[in-house]
Amino acid sequence: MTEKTQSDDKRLVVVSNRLPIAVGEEAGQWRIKPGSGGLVTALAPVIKARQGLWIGWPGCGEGPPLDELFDNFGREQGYRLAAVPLSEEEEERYYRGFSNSALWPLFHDLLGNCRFRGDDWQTYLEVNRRFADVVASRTGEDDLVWVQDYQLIMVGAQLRELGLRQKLAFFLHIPFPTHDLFRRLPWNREILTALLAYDLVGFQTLRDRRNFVNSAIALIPELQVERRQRAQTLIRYQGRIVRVGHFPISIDFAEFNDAARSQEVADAAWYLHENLEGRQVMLGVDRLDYTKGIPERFRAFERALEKYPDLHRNISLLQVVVPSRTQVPDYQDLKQTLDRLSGRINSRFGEPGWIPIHYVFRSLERTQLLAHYRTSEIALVTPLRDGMNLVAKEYCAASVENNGVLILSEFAGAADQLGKHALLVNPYDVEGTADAMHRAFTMPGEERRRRMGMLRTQVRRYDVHHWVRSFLGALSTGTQLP
Ligand code: ADQ
Repeated sequence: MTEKTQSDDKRLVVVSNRLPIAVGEEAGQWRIKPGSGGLVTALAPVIKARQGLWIGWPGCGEGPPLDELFDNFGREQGYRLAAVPLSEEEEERYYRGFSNSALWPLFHDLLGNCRFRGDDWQTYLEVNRRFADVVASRTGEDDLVWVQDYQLIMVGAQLRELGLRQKLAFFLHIPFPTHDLFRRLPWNREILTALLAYDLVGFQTLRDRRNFVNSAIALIPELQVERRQRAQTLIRYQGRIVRVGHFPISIDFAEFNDAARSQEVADAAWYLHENLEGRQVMLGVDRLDYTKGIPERFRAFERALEKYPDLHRNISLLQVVVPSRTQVPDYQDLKQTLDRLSGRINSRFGEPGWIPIHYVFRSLERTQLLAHYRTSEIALVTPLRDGMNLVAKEYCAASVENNGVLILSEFAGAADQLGKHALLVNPYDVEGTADAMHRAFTMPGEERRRRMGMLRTQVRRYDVHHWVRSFLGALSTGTQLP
């Protein structure tokens, strides 16, 4: 930030479903490790500089001595943690139920996967209220509270009910659907009015922001759109001003770029490619999720192999899938579909010495992940819908050879920033995606370098630190309206 503003001095309190830690037992001792996701990397320095607090579910049962572990963590990391425990039943109804079987599919335009249940909604309200109680008991008037994502939308409104008047901000990491879809949610007004309890509501893209504003106008006649600016829409609701903006999240470019250049990663990358005998590697890295379009990608690869014989023996699709939400039935079905499809394609096209699809179902360590990014000639990021998609940005930052081709879904938030220099595809269009795979495979070196150079510049310039600064900056600027 260029100038010091009021919000810069406030203590920052981040509230998210999961705390940015992993609690585990090593040699009979409970240990706590800091998480390594993009959000922690971005927020840790800011929260540390403001002696802040992070509130969330620790992701473990009642076994570990959390108070003691949190004290140690606070001393080592420079910010504090506070836990909101969840029972098994709450995990089922609030997390797997309302959050991941109602809001998640609906917000990703997948109405067919939605399960709207009154019980789940009640538990969602109760758990959000528990988060709000912890926030209220641990914060004061001078704090800035920043709530993260769809699991905790109601927290702001519940804090207002508890009488909190301090600044409250919210960021939605997933898309916001069109009004036509959003109105199917039985609790649509409750969700919208809860979002309007914050001072600032941030979305990933301009489209998400517009979708939200359109739904709010349609469903809440009492509100007034006060001003529409490029950076923000100002809404007047119940005598308050709510700022609505879009802030595309990103990654720590420098960190990825530097790590990808290390000798350790270079060696791992070399080894990986050696095992694939000089073929081009087309990489997919995704959490197991039906929004990521993995079966559609496999079908497009199958079509590409039917259509373009020059791909045979000269390319392999390396698909890494991280197990996720494996207790939700839709995710179990997806796993089976992937097993079946990859088996079918490999048995149909494979030859001795060439496996078309290498399919790995596990998380990768960081060095391995970076090696995969660095060594792959092509990355396939083809979600059916995605808030942003950090894999696309990580691939660019780690493509230090500057010759990778990014095939990117037009329905990923990342397409707004990267679409011009990636090969954009509609993941529902099997034929078009197959053609893009072949185009990437045959793309001349010069064009690859030009495109990847532009992509890297974009990701470098708008990194995650820029994201934090612009979000917090939006909270600080000109709160007064004429
Ligand atoms: P996600 O849906 O989890 O995030 P994404 O943005 O792609 O999706 O982030 C996934 C993260 O997991 C990446 O940082 C990636 O490195 C890591 N990862 C994926 N596969 C891995 C593997 N096999 N091994 C190790 N690590 C792996 C949600 C939204 C997104 C939004 C982010 C951030 O759904 O749209 O971009 O939040 O706002």
